Amino acid sequence: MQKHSTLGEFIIGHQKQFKYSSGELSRLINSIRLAAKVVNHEVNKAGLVDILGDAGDTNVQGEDQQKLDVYANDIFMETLRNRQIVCGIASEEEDDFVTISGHDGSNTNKYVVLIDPLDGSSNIDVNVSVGTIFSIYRRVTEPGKPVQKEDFLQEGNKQVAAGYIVYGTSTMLVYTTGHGVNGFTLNPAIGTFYLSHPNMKFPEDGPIYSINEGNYVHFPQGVKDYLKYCQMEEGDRPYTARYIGSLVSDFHRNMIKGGIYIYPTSSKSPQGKLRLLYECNPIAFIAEQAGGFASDGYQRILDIKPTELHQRVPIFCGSKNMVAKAEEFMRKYPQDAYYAKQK
Ligand code: AHM
Ligand code: MG
Repeated sequence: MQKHSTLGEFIIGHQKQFKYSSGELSRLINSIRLAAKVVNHEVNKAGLVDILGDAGDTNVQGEDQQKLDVYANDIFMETLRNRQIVCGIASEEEDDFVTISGHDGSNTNKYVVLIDPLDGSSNIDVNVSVGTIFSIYRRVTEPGKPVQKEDFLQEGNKQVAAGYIVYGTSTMLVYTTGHGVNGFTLNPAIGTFYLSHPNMKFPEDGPIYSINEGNYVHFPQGVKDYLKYCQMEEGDRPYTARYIGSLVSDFHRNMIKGGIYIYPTSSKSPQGKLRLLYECNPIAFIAEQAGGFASDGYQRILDIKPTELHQRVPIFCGSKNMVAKAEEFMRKYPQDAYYAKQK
């Protein structure tokens, strides 16, 4: 595939990589591409029109929802629903998963989508990059019947595809179907994504650590020790600290430059903050496909068995050697003390 192919051409060109492919996954990724363009358009004009501010609703985690979150959620849900391309969707912005039925009441589509429609939304009203994160699985229950919770509660290692869109200085769509990671940049003048970052790879080591260090006093000892290690003058250290507070942007930068992103447990968030299904699993899949790694400090994120849709887990992800080093510090302390019981 030549460097300047469009995302549309790339999707068609790579369809044969999937055994027994019926083109369903390609159509699904195409729908996400379309919805991404619509959301991008709205995010970009956020400063121009009076659509900022809270929508007055709170999501299932009790956080304020901003208007663009609601909008992005509606666009992704609607696009996937109208095209009848999936049998179910779970969104960070919805309390429960949504079953998509065909016109005749049944649905023979085999894929479910899990999505965080607009991540990092607290950054919207200050003109800082936000993102969309998506994850695709094959359903485990019988096609033709309504989807069940177990179709969504699958280990991350079962993902068929995952990706994100970063609405940044340029808008990019980055995704994997388990055959490496490719990044596409939107040319806004003509509304086309072009392959700009073929076969993205995490450097094995990196100069960056990304964590909300304001929570330092609340961190477990293993995290505190690792942070001191990052700041120590030795070899290629101290590392540089970079934290946008938008997972997609922090991850994207670290994948290009080399680095580690950490959102650990803390006495304030005993299970961590980020959601396993909508944020950590897709990011972990992309990280591994790019030669990086993602861990909860003790085990591979992709091997965690989910128990609930909105489950949170701590995450350390990025350059392979950096994550391994962080795990080394974590393992000096018992895991039980790390995962405090959720109140
Ligand atoms: P959100 O899903 O409510 O937008 O929260 C997720 C975001 C991540 O993008 C970001 O990395 C993290 O929350 C920042 O949290 P904090 O402000 O606690 O550092
Ligand atoms: Mg989020």
